[in-house]
Amino acid sequence: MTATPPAFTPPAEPVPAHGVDLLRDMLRIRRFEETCAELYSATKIHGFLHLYIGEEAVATGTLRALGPDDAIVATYREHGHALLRGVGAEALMAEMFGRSGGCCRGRGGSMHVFDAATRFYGGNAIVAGGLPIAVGLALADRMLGRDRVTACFFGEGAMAEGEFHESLNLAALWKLPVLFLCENNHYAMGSALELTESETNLTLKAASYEVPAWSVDGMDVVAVEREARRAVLAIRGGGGPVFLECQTYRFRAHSMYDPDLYRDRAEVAEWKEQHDPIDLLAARLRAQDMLDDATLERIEAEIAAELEAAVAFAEASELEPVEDLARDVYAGDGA
Ligand SMILES: Cc1ncc(C[n+]2csc(CCOP(=O)(O)OP(=O)(O)O)c2C)c(N)n1
Repeated sequence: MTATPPAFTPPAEPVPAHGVDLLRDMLRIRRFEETCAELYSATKIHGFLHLYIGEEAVATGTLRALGPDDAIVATYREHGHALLRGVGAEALMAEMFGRSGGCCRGRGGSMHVFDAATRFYGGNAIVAGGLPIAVGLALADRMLGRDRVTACFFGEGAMAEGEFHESLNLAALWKLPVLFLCENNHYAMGSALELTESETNLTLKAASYEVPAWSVDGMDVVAVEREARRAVLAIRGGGGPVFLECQTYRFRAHSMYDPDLYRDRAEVAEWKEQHDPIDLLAARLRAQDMLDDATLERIEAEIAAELEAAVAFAEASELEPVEDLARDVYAGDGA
């Protein structure tokens, strides 16, 4: 099985004025995760770790289209989404370490990042588990008369789960303000899309629920932002949910445990060399005289300093004391 890069036309549109900010956002995700991979190998981070490297344009472009009151639901590959949403690098890194300074006091770890203050509702380890949560959040917003959108990220593997179908059906029936964002990286763990889905046209599946659905090149952050804005506009206009498929690729294995034996090396190399979202945007910015070496070096230095501080914070943060372990587990006095 192979995952051929999307046959979208090469970007002709100019990069918008905030193009360098988009580059910075993607670099923050990538450097954060590269640091996490090193710390995992150094056994500072434990448990599972699923990296988003290669897919940065999806979170970066879509989050730009959302406002601070909108909600976000993501998967276990969610560190970048949390970072850009405003969960601080220190609280996020401490969470990765399982320390009490983490945004969930270290109880969630890599797969369960959660931050109510930024309306970031996970970090969900169950494939497709976030979709019904997103529908519920959107229903609550509707019932409370709040003009908000819930953006729900999930992999294409989630579309073979019952929860996908239940969620699309109800969201469409009740015209709920949900942006369903499929991060199609072509593989669900070691299973290529063609091996798990009878219908590989994902937008068709969503459209069968009367949900407007279309695809975008998920390696082109400018296009992702443009299409996400279009989708959010339609949702805010009261049209009900939208399904946006972002065709992307993960450059790393499924998780740190995965030997990645199911993908052709040449395929991985082609995506990395020709479709890296960061390289692609940097080249376009340079061609438009919006980026030079000094600017890039300054951005990299700022991110390196941010990460150094985040790691120092996580290292210094304590484990939750044993006597607090039952806290928040049971309600009431147990009588
Ligand atoms: C309900 C459920 N079944 C199986 C798993 C094991 N599992 C973890 S990740 C994964 C693949 C999911 O692929 P996809 O949804 O495409 O997301 P990706 O990892 O590619 O981002 C599976 C099967 C799980 N976590 N939850």
